[in-house]
Amino acid sequence: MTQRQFGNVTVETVQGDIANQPDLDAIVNAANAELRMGGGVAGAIHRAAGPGLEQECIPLGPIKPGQAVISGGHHLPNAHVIHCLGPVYGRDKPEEKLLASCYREALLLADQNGIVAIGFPAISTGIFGYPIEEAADVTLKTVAEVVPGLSNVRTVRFVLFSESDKAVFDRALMALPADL
Ligand code: AR6
Repeated sequence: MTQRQFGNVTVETVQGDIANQPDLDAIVNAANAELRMGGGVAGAIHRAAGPGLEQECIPLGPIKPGQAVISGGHHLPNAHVIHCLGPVYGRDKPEEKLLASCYREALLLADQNGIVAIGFPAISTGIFGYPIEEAADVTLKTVAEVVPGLSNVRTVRFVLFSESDKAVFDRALMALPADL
């Protein structure tokens, strides 16, 4: 695990499965607009949560790129799931602003719901095609900017599927200035 402190908030990276993070209050889903099961992260989260998650989510959709909504965790070990629709790289523009909006909205929603520890996957970097290096820079810069203004969130964990994606996030995390 790699960690950095931004005010009262620890930002950390691990390699693993976002659907298997039992010590977090909330996990974030790289969702589709309709908030249906899907593949990748969404498939893993919906499989672990059970069909009640999709039943709760469908009436909350459709959502737009950059938007986030919150639901219960159902059979997940986490009390909440925050569903974000990332931009499709090359289609939903400006990608950078829309990706930043996902992280900002998810963190604000978490804070409003009293969530202390939250885990994110690398939104948009799978099926949606966002290059991992570019995504890591936008993501970590946004998180470091937003976390000093939060009252409840104390841990932000990035759960990366591969060692190589974790290495990219680690480099971007370490490259951030101490004060943003
Ligand atoms: N835990 C952590 N990271 C994962 C996991 C997992 N279990 N599975 C995949 N990743 P993606 P997107 C990584 O495709 O690009 C879905 O079908 C993966 O390697 O899940 O935002 C939805 O329904 C990649 O780095 O999300 C949407 O239609 C990252 O998580 C669409 O895909 C995101 O990959 C969303 O595409």
